[in-house]
Amino acid sequence: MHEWIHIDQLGYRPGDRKYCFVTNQGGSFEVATLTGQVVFTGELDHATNDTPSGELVFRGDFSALREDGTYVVRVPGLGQSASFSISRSVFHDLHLALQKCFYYQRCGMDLEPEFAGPWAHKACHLNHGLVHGEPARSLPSHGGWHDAGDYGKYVVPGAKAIADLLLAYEFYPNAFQTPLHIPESGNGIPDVLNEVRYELEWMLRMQDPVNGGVFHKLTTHRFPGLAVMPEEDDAPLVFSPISYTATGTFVASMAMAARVYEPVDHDFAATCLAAANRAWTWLCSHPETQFHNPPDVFTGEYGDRQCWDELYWASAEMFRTTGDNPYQEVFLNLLAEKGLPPASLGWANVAGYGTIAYLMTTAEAVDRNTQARLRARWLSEAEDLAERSRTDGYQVTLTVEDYIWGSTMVLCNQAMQLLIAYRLDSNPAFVDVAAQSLHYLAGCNPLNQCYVTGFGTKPLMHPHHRPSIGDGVEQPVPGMVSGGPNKGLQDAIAKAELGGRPPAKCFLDHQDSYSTNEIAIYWNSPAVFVASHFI
Ligand code: G3I
Ligand code: 9MR
Ligand code: ZN
Repeated sequence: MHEWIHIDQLGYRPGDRKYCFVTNQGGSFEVATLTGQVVFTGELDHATNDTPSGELVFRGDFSALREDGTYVVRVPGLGQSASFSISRSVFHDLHLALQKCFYYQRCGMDLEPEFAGPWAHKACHLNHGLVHGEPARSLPSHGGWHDAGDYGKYVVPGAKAIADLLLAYEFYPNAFQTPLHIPESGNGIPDVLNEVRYELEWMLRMQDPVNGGVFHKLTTHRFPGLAVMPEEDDAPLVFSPISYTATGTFVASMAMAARVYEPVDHDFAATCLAAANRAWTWLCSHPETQFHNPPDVFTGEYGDRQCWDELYWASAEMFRTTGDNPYQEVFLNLLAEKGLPPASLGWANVAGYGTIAYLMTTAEAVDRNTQARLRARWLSEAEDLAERSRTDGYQVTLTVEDYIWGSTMVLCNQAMQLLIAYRLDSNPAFVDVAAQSLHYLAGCNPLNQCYVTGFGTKPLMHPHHRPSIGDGVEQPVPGMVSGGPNKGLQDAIAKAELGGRPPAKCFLDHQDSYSTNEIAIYWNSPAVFVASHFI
């Protein structure tokens, strides 16, 4: 495949917009079958000075080609692209693998060969955790998903992952019919709910039974070595102190769970709601304070200076789930005080989730005027994203500033924003732009890098993911989304090798590059949401 020709290495659905991108060269292009039959010819136009990659990028539009098949793009003088498919189900396997990733991240149970194949391993992290600052106290801490390439379990990013997956299920229930081949498969409950429940049950253990506040995280004091398998990581486990953001995002995700699990398991839903209520009481009687790592804990901090958005989200979910007015009062008061917040869906900036909850509520008492204002704000941000994509060489929504640690999450969050906007306003342009994000993830980007393990012609092979490094299996665990290009050069090998590169090319498929090539549950989760629209 020629590195100047960029396509989605999985492919395109027949009716969707289909672009290829060619760097440095315009003129004609053609699409051919693998046997060499030319089925489409066109011109490369729409030349764009693409700031993120620092290159001149031409665009070829072959949307008119709708026949199922396997093809390549050919450019005279250059050669051909990687092969790709046109098929209705082109993202089907990707969608399943992105979900199955969460099973592989499970902590505290054997991953059996029957479900995990060559990536099977023994149960890990079964010990009680020590409550930081209370030497005599330890509590059960097992279960949940490892956060990322490390084995920490953190409430705040866990809540984002839960939210994305439950929203995906709420928005696209029909996309979750296919079993994931996990231990619970076949129990009559969609596997995405089985999988999310594994995390929720761990989250319930993160609530301090004494006062309802929620411990920020459960980790060892330091990260273990890179080749340490989960079951070999036997350093003491520590509950870091209760935090405002962990408690707020806990309320929100438990309130969501109470709503989504009600039809499938009333008792579990009631447990979640009771836990949300206790955490809500803690939240309302404590000031907004920023979490900092205790001095002897060196794992991920997930600190956040601004915490009112966590209360905004929590109050909106509680209102949506219960319909009770006091929650709405908190929500409306926050809006009056702070103004309309951005539609952000990050682990730190969670206001977008609060807005979605308020927009989707069917409660009688809802304030229609506020809904209209929030809807207008959401749509205008979506318009801005769509507009921005038109000036990008690869037609994606990322600006130069967005190529930060976890840029693939930024991209997928923006695509989620657009797909939700489409629900609010049926503007097909929003879907076209969101699709471009999926194409980018699947290799249609300046590096031709597929940012998901196990997929594409140029698949990710060396993620910063301890089990994939320590297990002796050549292939990494499949279905994991890499953080992707990060212009911050925030690890040693990125600093050494990427200096001077344009933002969209600041990426290394190397196991040491945790700032460009780690994986994380909350980078997979928005990708699941986005893929759910396209299967
Ligand atoms: O938001 C600012 C932006 O305004 C600024 O222009 C830009 C310039 O560098 O930085 C942006 O902040 C970055 C922030 O992520 C954005 O979310 C910080 O530089 C960057 O250091 C920070 O990285 C976080 C990283 O931990 C280090 O703290 C990542 O978001 C976060 O996903 C990552 O999470 C880690 C956990 O700590 C441990 N487990 C693995 C996990 C994934 O790598
Ligand atoms: O492996 C760690 C990864 O999960 C984190 O995201 C990253 C940033 O906090 O840190 C990694 O651990 C590195 C540590 O910070 C510095 N020494 C090298 C460790 C990994 O090789
Ligand atoms: Zn574990």
